[in-house]
Amino acid sequence: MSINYSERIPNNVDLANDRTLQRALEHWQPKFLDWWREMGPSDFASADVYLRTAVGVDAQGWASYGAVKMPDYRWGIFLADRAPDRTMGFGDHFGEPVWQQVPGELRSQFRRIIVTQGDTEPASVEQQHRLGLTCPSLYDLRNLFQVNVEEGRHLWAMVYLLHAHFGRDGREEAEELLSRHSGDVDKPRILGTFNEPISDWLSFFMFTYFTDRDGKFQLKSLAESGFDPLARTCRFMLTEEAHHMFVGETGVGRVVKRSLETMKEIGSDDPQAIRNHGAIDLPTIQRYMNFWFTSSLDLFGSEVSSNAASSFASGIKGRPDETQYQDHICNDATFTLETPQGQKAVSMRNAMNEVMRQSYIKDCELGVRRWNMQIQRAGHEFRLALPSPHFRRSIGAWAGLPTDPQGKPIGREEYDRRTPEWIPSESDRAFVHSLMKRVIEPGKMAGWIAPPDRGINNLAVDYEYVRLN
Ligand code: BYC
Repeated sequence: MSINYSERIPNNVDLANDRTLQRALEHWQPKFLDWWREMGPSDFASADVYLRTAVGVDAQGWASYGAVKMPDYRWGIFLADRAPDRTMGFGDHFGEPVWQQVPGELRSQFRRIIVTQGDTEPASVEQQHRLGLTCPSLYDLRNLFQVNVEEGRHLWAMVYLLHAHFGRDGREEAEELLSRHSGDVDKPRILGTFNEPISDWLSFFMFTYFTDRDGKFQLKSLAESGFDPLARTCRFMLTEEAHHMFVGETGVGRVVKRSLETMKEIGSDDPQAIRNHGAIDLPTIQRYMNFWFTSSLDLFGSEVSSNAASSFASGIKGRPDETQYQDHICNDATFTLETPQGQKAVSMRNAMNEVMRQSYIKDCELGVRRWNMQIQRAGHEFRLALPSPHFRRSIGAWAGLPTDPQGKPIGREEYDRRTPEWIPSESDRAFVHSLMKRVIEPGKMAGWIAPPDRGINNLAVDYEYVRLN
């Protein structure tokens, strides 16, 4: 069904014919807008931003581009088209028709997962609340805002499911999604990473590379869900998510490139000399990577999880790209886990979080390889590397166990002493913050980041992507 933009809430779910749902969502809408005005990129409410807006849900040509003031962005409800005769792709109900309504016995599990997914979306907007004030270019500012409005839309996506399928409980949860806040001591966001501050652009690029990629994997696994409205919602969200990871990968790549250019200009790879020339040295980039990668690994949950097993068994949450596997039931299969006590065979269903985490790590490697190619081509020995998945974990079997970045167990004292070598220290953060000065002349870049190879939607890099008014 095509998207109807003539209504107060744009949608392709025929909202006009469900007055109760429409009223409930129209009741929530002003609360969302209040939240956006307070917790979103509020300093830029009057700016004209070159944004893409969804106009359809098919893979080709779904977006239109144009100047929009963010508070006027048309947040709405867009589900991928229904696949006729879709059947359950995994678990105990394999091969049965998918559900259009939530089965009563799975209600609380579905609600918990939808709320957890929904919670991350506004959280990320809150984390990035003030980043616009220190943008390295108008191109980057526009990308930040594109990411922000789409995370806002992803919140709408989950709120729609809560309102449409979970009655009063769902409406209450939708309100709660606006009342928890990132980093709030009393009412924090649900998952750890979403309470970490993102107060500099290197963190933003790491977050969009590593944490949005968790989003990709979680959404892919929910796109397999037996609850068809959830699957269709997530399928469309994934098309938007791709740009966020592009922002991360190219963002980090451009910081690496500028670092390499500086090394060439000054004929030195001494970190302090590079910093003195206003670029970010590669070891600092590595430490930022260590921080955001390890935090994002925790987002997959424990290696052995009865929640994950029951989600898989009952058809709530599959594995990303479930069709790549032979066995979709996994009743008898086992998985060999690395634990601090050695290898351990566990039931495959219980290990689903780890299965996903391992695919995620492989996907993370691809970008690292591309960044390293740049470093190699510039003739340097230094290589960026993902730390061991056992390093600096807070969730699961390795939580709280001191290891070095290679995963070798070490004593607590050594871990505490050497932590500043491995994740950004106070002085690293102070240095990176000192570079965060806003650049708003079209086409100009801050000195610590190289320009992008191309602009947005075939426009030039020096296009005025944001008119600040
Ligand atoms: N921090 O059995 P366990 C995105 C909790 S990102 C704090 O180990 P389970 C985005 C867990 O909630 C994708 N708590 O794990 C990216 C549970 O608590 P309760 C977000 C954590 O349940 C960038 C307890 O520990 N989507 O979209 O199998 C920008 C035991 O759980 C953490 C989803 O996460 C943590 N890191 O799996 C914008 C998908 N990890 O319930 C957006 C929905 C675990 O006992 N969520 N816990 O109180 C899920 O599928 C699951 O909830 C999880 C955890 C994968 C997160």
